[in-house]
Amino acid sequence: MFDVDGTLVDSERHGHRVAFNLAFEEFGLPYRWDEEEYGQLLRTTGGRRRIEQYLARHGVGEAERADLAAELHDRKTAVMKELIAEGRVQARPGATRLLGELAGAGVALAVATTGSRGWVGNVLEKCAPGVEFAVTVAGDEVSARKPDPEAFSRAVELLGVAPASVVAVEDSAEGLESATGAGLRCAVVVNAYTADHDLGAADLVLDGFGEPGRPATVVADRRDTGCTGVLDHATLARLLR
Ligand code: XBP
Ligand code: MG
Repeated sequence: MFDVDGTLVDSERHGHRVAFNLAFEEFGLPYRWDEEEYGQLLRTTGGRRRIEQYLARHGVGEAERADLAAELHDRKTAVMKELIAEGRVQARPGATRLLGELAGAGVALAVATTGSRGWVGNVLEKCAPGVEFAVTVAGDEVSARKPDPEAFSRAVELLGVAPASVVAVEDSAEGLESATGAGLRCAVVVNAYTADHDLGAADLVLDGFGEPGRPATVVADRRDTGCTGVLDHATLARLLR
């Protein structure tokens, strides 16, 4: 069961962040999120909530805030779809290999994301062409976004399997908390924004998916999978032992 943003795709720094800034600009607002500040803002999951909390901190009154955040987020989602179509959002190295390997082995694949349905399908089509996800749960389809376990619990329920038979693949502490809260084992593939997150509860931590001949660094292997830096089907299966 895969997270999307930061896990399967490198979408935040050069994707969502750019789209948020273009929306601010189009609305004549002075806000611009630089790469560093965006790393902090990401700790609030969900783009609309991220905007709303930011507006609150910048003195926008409660009456105006919710509507403005919703309008900005709608525009941001449209811009994000354009960026995806232009190929500005790429799969992380090794992600497509792993998905192909799992699909080829007949493993049921699912997505549990805090991102919105409006763009999630577009990015999966582009970055994982031909890969079929049996279930996709998006952020606007749950009442509580990560770190709440709802997205993963819902995906497990829709898949009709026991939580103990599922491995989640995540990139962040919020995602890890959501997955473990739903009773799943969890492998975390960190990126530059999440490498300093507290991942003590993760079963396996790597700094990339790794490719044969170009392994990633194994940061923690708490289930003794023996992973040598390439996250593959066998390693994920060992996490369920
Ligand atoms: C992803 C998010 C999302 C994206 C932006 O978190 O929190 O809000 O940053 O997408 P995760 P939207 O990877 O833990 O699912 O603007 O569609 O929310
Ligand atoms: Mg993520």
